[in-house]
Order: sequence, then structure tokens, then C-alpha cells
Amino acid sequence: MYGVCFPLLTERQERTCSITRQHTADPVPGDKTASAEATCKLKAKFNLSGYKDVEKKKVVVGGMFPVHKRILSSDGNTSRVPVSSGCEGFNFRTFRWTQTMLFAINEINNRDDLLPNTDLGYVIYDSCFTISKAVEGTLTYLTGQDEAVPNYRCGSGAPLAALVGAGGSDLSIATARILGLYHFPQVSYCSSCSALESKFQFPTFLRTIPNDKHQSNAMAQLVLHFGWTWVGTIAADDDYGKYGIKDFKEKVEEAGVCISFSETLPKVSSPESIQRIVETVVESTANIIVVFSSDVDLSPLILELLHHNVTNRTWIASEAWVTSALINQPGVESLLGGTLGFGLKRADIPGLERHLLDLDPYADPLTEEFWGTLFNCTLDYGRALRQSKQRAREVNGTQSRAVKGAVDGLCTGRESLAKLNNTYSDISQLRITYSVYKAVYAVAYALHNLEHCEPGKGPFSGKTCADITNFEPWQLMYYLKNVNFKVPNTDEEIYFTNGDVGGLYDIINWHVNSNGEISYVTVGHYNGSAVTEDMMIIKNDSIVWNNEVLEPPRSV
Ligand code: TCR
Repeated sequence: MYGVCFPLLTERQERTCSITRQHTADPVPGDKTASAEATCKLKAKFNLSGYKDVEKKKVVVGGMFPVHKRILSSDGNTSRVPVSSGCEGFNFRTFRWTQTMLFAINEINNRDDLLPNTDLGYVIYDSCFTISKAVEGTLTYLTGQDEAVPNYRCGSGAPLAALVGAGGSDLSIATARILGLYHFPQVSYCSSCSALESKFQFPTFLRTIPNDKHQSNAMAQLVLHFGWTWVGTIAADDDYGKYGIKDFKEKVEEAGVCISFSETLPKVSSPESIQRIVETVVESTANIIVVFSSDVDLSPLILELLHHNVTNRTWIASEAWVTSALINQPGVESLLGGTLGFGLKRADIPGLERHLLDLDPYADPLTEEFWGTLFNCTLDYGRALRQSKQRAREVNGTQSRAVKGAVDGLCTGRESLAKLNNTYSDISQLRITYSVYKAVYAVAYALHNLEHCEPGKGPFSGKTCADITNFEPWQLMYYLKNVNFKVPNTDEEIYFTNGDVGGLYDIINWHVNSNGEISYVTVGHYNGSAVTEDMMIIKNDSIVWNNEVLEPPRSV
């Protein structure tokens, strides 16, 4: 498994746990009761910088981020002991989200007014954009085992708080089902799919990103606003894409709009499918194309459309790609200039840039990989070489390719991050990043309220309180559901209604400047909770379109 503990923080707490059986169901295959005395491998990291009182209580918050873009495919060999798959395709943007969770925890640990007597530790997992990895991480988190053993959980040590994650909606749907079984809260920063609103199915799921039903509605209103009647749709092959487009279609079809084509992007690389979608786009007379997809899934199609010199289409972007550097690459302006889309509310997070730039490359395997990928070098030559040889052996039974990669060059770890123009340290579009920050704060405020419950006035049976050193997950869930706080340095108030927050978006338009670079210009706002007439405010005159006449395109 690829659970990542961050030794960035200076004190480690290694827990020895007695394993307690939570269910009396049939023994799990390969029952681990024999190793019940085994050391719990879960290492929670605690921060010393905010450490004024050594006697502080400790709580561990879980985090899950899609730092890699996919898992390595297995060779299908069943004649040897299977190992958990490795991951590849380092994602700088999601790595920024990960670092933001650490930043928020640090900030909270340094505050005297929030959780003054308790330090937050953390365990972070890389879900590699893959459901199986997300499930594996969830089981590991719940059980405290390196090998995920269902129905077991560490019985001692710092209590686990909530899981911040897991990334895309398909991952969260899987993890929320498991966590729900144990009444364990999950706060998501990025899973926006409308299916997750069902509290019957996902009783302990909350999120700081708006429910996509608002976004689908907003897209439909945009289409109706400009009087377009003929649109094409493209969706990712996951819950995000499918539900997003389904809700959009329902809304526009009600109003008489026709759908020219509906395509689905492949999840695993498939040049043939991409080719087919390109042909559909080229042959269709629809000028307006609505795309509900993450940037990772969309980028192969964009590359191919560029190849075919496709222009004169207006793209309607969902939030996941509207400000993505993976899509906004040099050269896309002829295809994507004039794009209109929906972005989450942006914020500045004071101190975050410093934290990102001060990253210690040697802190953990992920920071090492980040450094090596960014500067195209190897930090610790000996170790990296061994690792790449090992990986090469595992992946394709040969050493040649990976070894070649490892001799590119060495780096000192003192290279300057600030000089590079990388999406990791670009703090101009903190949208999901801000949502991560809010999710960590929601957990901290819930824990704070749990800790400061007045005995005899508590919410639990007999007016009792929970104990911060030994609470049950459902008790924290009570406080999370009822949390209400102001996000630091903003005037935004966070509270959950049925696990959801309000549907606020910026309407973003891609303007091309004289150098051919794209800038994101906010041309309007959408508020899903306002009365119908006030929901969408859009400044038509500020919009730049992707056609010579520079006016709203006609849709046929
Ligand atoms: N919700 C998507 C995943 C996602 C995403 C992103 C992925 C969103 N925004 C930005 C990468 C980058 C919004 C989901 O699956 O729910």
C-alpha cells in the first residue's frame, strides 16, 4: 500500500495498539488475530513548532489526495505473491492541496484560541486517482494496519478524527460507504457529485465544495441566457462527469434545447476513443460544447483537437478544468480562447506561499519525488537508482528504461522553487486549495467544540459530553454537522446543511492577450441559493468569444 506519512513534522508518535475486534462476523481470510499484539504501523506525525505544552492531547486527522494520476498496470502474473500497485504521473496541482492540509494543521496547532490544549497530527494517503487505492487507504486508516484488515481497529493511542478527502467523487463514494459503516466522518474538499447528497447512502459524508446540482443548473442557465438551442456534451467516465451532464441535460431539455452529441471520455488511455470523439466534434454543427470532466481525463482529447486544428467552438467548462494549468498549455488559445466556465470562490491564504516555497525536499518520499520530477533530477542518487531498478524489475522485467531515467542528473535540494513557474507554487487561483483549507478547519472547529463541551450540558444521552482523548466517531460527527465558523482572513462563514455548503461560483472567461497567453477573467457570478432572477449575474460586454465577429456564437 502507498500510505504516506509525512515526517515533515518533527516528533513522531508510534502507537502500539491492541487490536480489538469490532464485529463478530466470520473471521476475515488470513485472520490476523494471531498477530493481535503486533505493533500498529500507523505512524501519526505531530508538529513541534506549535508545541508549547508537552502534555497536550493529540488527535489524528486523516487526509487523502490524488497525488498521482494513475496506478501502474499489473502484468497479470498470478504465480507470485501479489503486491499493492505502485502509482505514476505526479500531479503538481494536487500536491499543492496536500501541502495545504499540512499548512492548515500547522496554523491550527500554532493558535491559542482554537484547540489550545490539543495538537493535531495527521496521516495522509495518496489515492492515485483510483478507487481501489482510496479503499485501501481508508481501510488502512481505520485499522491502523499497513495491510488493511477489515473489522479491526487500533484500540489505543491518539483517537482518529475524520478523513479529509478522498479526491474525485467516484473515490469518495467508495470511501464514504466504508466510513459510513463505522459512523466515521468524512469531509471532502473536491467531491461535488450530486449523488453524494443522499444522507441515506452516505450518512457521514460532508463537503466544503458545492453540490454539482448547482453547477449543472448554472450551465443550463448560461445556455438559456444566450439562447443556444443546439449543444454537444462531453463527460468523464466517472460519477462526476455522468451525474453532472445528466443533471445539465435534464434542465436544458426541459427548456427545449437539443443535444447534438453526448460523448464519454475514456478513463484509461484509448487513442481510438479519443479519435472517435474528435471526429464527432469536427463533424457536428454544434458550436457550443459543454464538458464535465477533470483536467486529467480531458487533456488527451485537447491534445488531439489541437492536432486537428479545431477552432470556432465555444467550450463550457466545469469547475475541475476551468483554471487548470494542465489544460491551459501554450498553443491552446486557438481552440480554447473564449471558454466560459464555473470556478469555485477564490481566496488568498496568507502564509501559504511561504509554506509551499519552504518545502523540505527530503521530508518524505512524496516531496522527494516532487523535487525530482520538477527539476528533472535525482535527489539521493543511490537510493533513487535502487528504487528505479526495483520498479523496472516489477513493471516490465527489464531494467533499461528506468535506469536510463535515473542518471539524468543529481540535485542538491537547494534548487529554487520560487524561480520556477510551476502550478504547485502558483497561488493565483486558490479554489479547491481553499476548499481543502476549509475542510481542515471544519474538523478542527468540530474537535474544539467537542473538547469544550460543558459537563451536564452536553448533547449526548443524559446531557453528557464526549472526551477528546477517547471519543467515538459518531460523537465527532454530531459536532461536524453542527459546526459554524468564520474562515480565517475571509468573511466567509461555513456551516453544513445536510452535509452541503452553498452553491457559489465565479463565471470565468478565457481571454487571450497579444502574446497568445490566456488569462482567467471573472465575468459574472452564480449563487444557487438566490431567488431565480438573481441567481446568475453576467456581464455580457466583458465576455470575449472565440470567433472573428467577437459576439455570442449561434448554436447551429
Ligand atoms: N469535483 C470532481 C473532481 C474535481 C477535480 C477538480 C479534480 C473537482 N475539481 C479539480 C481535479 C482538479 C470537482 C469530482 O469528481 O467530484
